[in-house]
Amino acid sequence: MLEGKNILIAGAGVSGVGAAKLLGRAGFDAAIYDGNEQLDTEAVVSQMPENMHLTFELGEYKDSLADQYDMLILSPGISVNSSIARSFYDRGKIVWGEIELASHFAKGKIAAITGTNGKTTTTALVGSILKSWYDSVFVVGNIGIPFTSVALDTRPDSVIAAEISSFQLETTVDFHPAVSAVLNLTPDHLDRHGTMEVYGETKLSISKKQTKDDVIVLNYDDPATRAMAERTPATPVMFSRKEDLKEGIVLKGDTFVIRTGREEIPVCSTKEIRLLGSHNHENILAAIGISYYMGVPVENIREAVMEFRAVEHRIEYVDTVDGVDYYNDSKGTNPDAAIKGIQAMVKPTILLGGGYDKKAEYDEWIESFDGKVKYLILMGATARAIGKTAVAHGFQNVIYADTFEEAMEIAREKAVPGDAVLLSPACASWGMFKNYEVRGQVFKEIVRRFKG
Ligand code: UMA
Repeated sequence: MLEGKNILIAGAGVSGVGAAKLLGRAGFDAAIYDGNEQLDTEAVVSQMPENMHLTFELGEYKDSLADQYDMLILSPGISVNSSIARSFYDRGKIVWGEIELASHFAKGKIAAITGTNGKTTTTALVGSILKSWYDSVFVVGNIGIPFTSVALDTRPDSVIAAEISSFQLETTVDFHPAVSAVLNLTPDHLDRHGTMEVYGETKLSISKKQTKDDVIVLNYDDPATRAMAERTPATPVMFSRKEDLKEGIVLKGDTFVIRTGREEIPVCSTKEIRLLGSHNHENILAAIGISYYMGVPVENIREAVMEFRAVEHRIEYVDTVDGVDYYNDSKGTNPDAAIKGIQAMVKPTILLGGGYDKKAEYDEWIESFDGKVKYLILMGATARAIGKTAVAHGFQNVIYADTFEEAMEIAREKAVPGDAVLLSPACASWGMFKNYEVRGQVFKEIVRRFKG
């Protein structure tokens, strides 16, 4: 498929470098395009296998590059509607994402997980469950480990838990998971996908190459994902926190149970787990379904679910300083995720929000404050828009900060013993930080500094 092709990789971030490394290890040369003229090319080259010849195309993109190269490997941060992608599509040339490239080299069975929220937690949990039963397990994808970085290490008996974003799904072609999952669907990334319809169809495309022999795990409680059962080629398995479904994965009282249609199998109780919040019950229901249909025995699922703790940056307790609890929910990158952050708080809260503008609406987030939020400290491109929405909803205690450091200082000043400070911004970090992980790390560093 790739033999003799002149390959251009667009984007020299985690994905692009992962793709280049895979191609190098597999014996191919490639070129990398990146908009950043200052890119440290030596640092990139130093990560490649020695025999690989890697060249660079930097700066403003020129359409003529699509004449020079036969195929494009597109990083998820670059849209399929960008001039880069369009120049290749218009010439009828192949455009793959990094996930598609990896899946051409990978062996074994894939569990692929998408949805607006809960993907990372669910993928990490599925990874832990799979590890309790299988020998060769990989956890990859949007979670931060490119699939390409491990694809050549997989074996026919490997199992792979992959967190797949809507950006990555735009460029899958033959990607074929044995089990897929769409956890939920709420507005996010609409600046990129345009409409909820397009966003939803992009998510559902996770199952486009599946057949009736494969499974798609869907959230019955979310009308958008429930309706996907009608439009998928895979066999749907529903999970529900609210409905007592005859078949599927449900919460019966406080027990997670699997109902196969023939039997009912209890897994464990909500009292035996370490993950907080009802949204995590949904993640657990999904993870149980995914792992069960990936062939893991229920006893292993039970043990692994009971052992599992919250992932970093997701309502992560950091420390208590001067009687104030600090929580890092940097992964709250859209209003729906940030609502979960607020809901999990039990103390009066100083909330830090704002960031990159994804054209979201903040009304429901503000409404979810429910008297818990004492001050809302806002920063980034969305600060004023959120502030306006807050005031329109009768929430007056809005403070603007020019920098993240300043926001943290204000939070510290305003908090009294017994309060909580929560970073749950409802926005992506772009424009202020490289990604939400760096934002969360900086939050934790500052809390450590406060502690002295
Ligand atoms: N670049 C250009 N032109 C552009 C855009 C970017 O040249 O128009 C270049 C940048 O200069 C940079 C590189 O592309 O050098 C960055 O590529 P990228 O934005 O695709 O990011 P990666 O570092 O490759 O990380 C990506 C995912 N990033 C995005 O989808 C934006 C990471 O998800 C993922 O962990 C990683 O691949 C491994 O799969 C992050 C994310 O924020 C965590 N995801 C979104 C989310 O979770 O909501 C979807």
